Amino acid sequence: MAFAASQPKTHHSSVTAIQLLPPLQIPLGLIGDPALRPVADKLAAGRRLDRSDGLALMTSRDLIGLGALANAARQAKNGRQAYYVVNRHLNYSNVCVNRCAFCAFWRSPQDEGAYALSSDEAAVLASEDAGLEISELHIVGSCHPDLPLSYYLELLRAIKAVRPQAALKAFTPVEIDHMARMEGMETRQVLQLLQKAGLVAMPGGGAEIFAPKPRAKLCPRKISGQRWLEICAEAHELGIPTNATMLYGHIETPEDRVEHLFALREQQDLSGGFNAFIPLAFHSQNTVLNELEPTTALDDLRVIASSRLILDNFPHIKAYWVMLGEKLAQVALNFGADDLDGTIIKENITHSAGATTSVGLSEERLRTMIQAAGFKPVRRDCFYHSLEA
Ligand code: V47
Repeated sequence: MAFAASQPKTHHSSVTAIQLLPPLQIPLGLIGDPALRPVADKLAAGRRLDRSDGLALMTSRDLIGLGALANAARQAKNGRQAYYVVNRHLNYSNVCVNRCAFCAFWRSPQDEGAYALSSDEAAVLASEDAGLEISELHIVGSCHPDLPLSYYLELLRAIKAVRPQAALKAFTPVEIDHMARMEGMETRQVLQLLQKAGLVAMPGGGAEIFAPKPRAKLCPRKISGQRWLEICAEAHELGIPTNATMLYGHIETPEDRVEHLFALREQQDLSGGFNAFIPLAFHSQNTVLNELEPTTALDDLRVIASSRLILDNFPHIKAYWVMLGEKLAQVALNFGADDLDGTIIKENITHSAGATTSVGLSEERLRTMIQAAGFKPVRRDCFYHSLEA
């Protein structure tokens, strides 16, 4: 069940056809920044944006103009629907050989607080809140120096046994590459074995920022952006949809952000298996980059809006409430986002770096946030199928 890898540049697949943006109805009177006018004209004519358009968006301070453009694109893609998922995050280990500068979650094996869950312990966590109908388990951890591939296969099987209804969205391309290297295997083979053990989708983490210069400073031991994209393409070929992220608000430039988004757009043209893009606002506490200021609301909304417009072949843009805060995530629904992610239950990665949001949200709260913003809440499964009655 491949997406589109065997038919590059066709914009369709056997799973979901890739839709580009149709000509958009733009309220031109709302575009104040002259640099956004040519972008508005292109969108109104149904033409794809180029890198200079991307840079105009990514550097504009015309929040109303950005919102008007992104909202028109959001309307064309997803109407008034705003998605959420009843999910749970599960972090199987924090022991990591990559030791990225932006991350407050990793530990060395001998550090206090270092852990790796046994498959039984992971199954106990997954089976907590038995009354909650969890649709998706988001399972990520670290690049552990010792765990063999059999550990990850057993982890998936044990979790699947206690939560058979939940889709296992597990392991980033970074973890897949690490498992393959530990075993001396090809990543494609690792993906196939994980798929047999229950993996049906992959989260978008580990992309960070693709540009080699900041990447070398932030995460010198991590796989390159090119390799991250290649592993996504392999997953897509095997019928495993993935997400994509971009970590922003650290040492990257607006050009780096635009390059990152175009690399994702080009990969999606080829392999077609990305479901959602999730911009991740950098949190600096307990990291070596703790001198850096947090992102501003303008920048957060601008990244969401620019992503919606540049990633014309991505079905969904997530406003990840954990990082944006509940209030800004709600506002982001009017700036191109159509998904608030989910209940999560217990978020660890951003909270180790000083996130002040709650660690999880109730389904009722997510529905209220969506309704109060004037959108129609749609409970979804891992693949964006509606679970509404
Ligand atoms: O890969 C790490 C980022 C990612 C920090 O696919 C940080 O549905 C901010 O990928 N400040 C993990 N960000 C989170 C992630 C994700 C989250 C929600 C949904 C999905 C999805 C994916 O968080 C890491 C890294 O890029 N990260 N440290 C930090 N200090």
